[in-house]
Amino acid sequence: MLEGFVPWPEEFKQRYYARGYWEGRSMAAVFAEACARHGDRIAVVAGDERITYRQLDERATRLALHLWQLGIRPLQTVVVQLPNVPEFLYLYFALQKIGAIGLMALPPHRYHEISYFVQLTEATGYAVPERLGDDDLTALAARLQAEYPSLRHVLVHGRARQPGHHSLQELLHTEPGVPEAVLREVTIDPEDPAVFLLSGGTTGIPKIIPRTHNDYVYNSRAAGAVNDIRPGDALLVVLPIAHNFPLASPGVQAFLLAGARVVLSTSTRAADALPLIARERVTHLELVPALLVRWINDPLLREHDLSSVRIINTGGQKLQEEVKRRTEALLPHAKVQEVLGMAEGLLNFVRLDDPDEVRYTTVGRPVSPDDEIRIVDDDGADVPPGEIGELWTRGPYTLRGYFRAPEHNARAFTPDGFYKTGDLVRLHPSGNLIVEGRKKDLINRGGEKISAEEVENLILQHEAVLNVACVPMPDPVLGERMCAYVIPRGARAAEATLTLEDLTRFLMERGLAKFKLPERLELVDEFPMSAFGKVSKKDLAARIAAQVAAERAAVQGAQASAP
Ligand code: AMP
Ligand code: DBH
Repeated sequence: MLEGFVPWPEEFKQRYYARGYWEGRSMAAVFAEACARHGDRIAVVAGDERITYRQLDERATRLALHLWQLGIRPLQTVVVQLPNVPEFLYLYFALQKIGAIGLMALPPHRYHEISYFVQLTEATGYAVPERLGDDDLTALAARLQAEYPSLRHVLVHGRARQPGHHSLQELLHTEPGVPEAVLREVTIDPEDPAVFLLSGGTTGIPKIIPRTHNDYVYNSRAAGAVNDIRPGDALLVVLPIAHNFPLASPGVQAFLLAGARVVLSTSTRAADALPLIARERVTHLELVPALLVRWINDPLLREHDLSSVRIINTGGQKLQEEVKRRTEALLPHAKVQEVLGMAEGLLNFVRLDDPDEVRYTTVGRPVSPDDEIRIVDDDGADVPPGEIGELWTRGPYTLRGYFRAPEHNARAFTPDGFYKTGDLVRLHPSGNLIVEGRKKDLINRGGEKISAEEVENLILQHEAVLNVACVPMPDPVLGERMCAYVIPRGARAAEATLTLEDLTRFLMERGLAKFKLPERLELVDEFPMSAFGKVSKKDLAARIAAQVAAERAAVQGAQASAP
């Protein structure tokens, strides 16, 4: 077994097999079967390209043979950081065919994050596009190779310009030097990790979430079962494909298992996505609230025929009831189905036949009969039904521990294996959950989670900073943005010269993903303290919220009184 992976206890394994949640097959076997069954149907649409199930499987096989030839072996990690292109899927399935583990990095990650993933997993490979935004990722890859000898293989989407780097497209057009028979010799234990996902993180750098063959297939089957997926349906994949939601919840995996189509979009702009929905007769959308709000407020919405859309899943962040109602008024053929999901496992879906009132006001309930949930108070005792408490869960597709993180696991899990989600929820009389807030120290920026501690640790390295506390501030579009409260070193706040620009430059130099940059800096002489002498982030968050509200009111007042 892979060192640092926490398995389910034997009695739970037996139960999950006995009840049929776990199939005891590798992801490769499950998806090869789906590809054989749906052969000439279209599996993937990307731009003008239409890829059949057969082609998807053939290309993944060819790439798998190349990876094998390069020397990538079962249970080795390959960090995958690709946009929503077909090569992502060829590589995703190729890695599964050789039993290697793809670590699903997100497009904004840079040196700070990727170096940690490479180090922790002793990754042997890294797949990147030539460029992402303004950044040359092949240069980042070369730097990491110089620092981490384990990192032997760099796969480039595009041209490979550095010695030893391989172009994915070129590999896909080249006959591999090993026969297909080698893949039949690969032995894969379905209880081993198949994929590494990333948690939004509450402490330090994102934690690595192992998802096994057994649990990740079930994850998609169970989510797909409540998402009304029919063979002729099409899912728009517009969020980063490496994220658990579009990848597997139900995402690409469930749509491919159903013989349906996935339509890849590399752009989130309404001007790009809406015509694509109309052209491909897309039936399902998976969006974060900020994106849905942007689209329904775009004048282009009325210019395209979106009548094919039946289901709009949103998750990552709370979606306001008002937005759900307005969306359905604008798109009368569609139902909004909110998801409370997490890369760690547990998926709650509103059911499509829930009464409207329940659908509009809750985030749904677990998708598996064996998802166990508890709602507990600060002492870990169950709260009476209907009261607010922290959500704890365990089940057939929820992790039992982050990868190689024993100290963190001791805090994030109970001794009997419940994952402490950090979400504050309440049970609605329907049996569905309502999210009321959270206990964890993070900022939820439009569904992207920022660990306050991770950014604070970096800011503390700045010479002009004595102490720092990062807190969420309300934002009308993204829900929250991050504000950094800083106590300056060697100067009173009123005289200090540190600016947000200084701080931004400092953090960018350290290779921090851009979405984690603080967007406001407040200099103070001291922090409010809780009764126990802890910095009261609650008070700081309330202070910045009041300040933002006052500023907004002042702007609106000025506009109203303008002639
Ligand atoms: P992660 O652990 O990074 O995959 O992020 C999962 C977290 O996102 C959950 O624990 C919640 O805090 C948050 N989240 C996901 N969906 C929703 C939702 N529908 N409403 C509120 N918060 C959500
Ligand atoms: O926020 C998430 O991680 C999330 C949201 C919706 C998720 O993992 C999911 C659905 O599967």
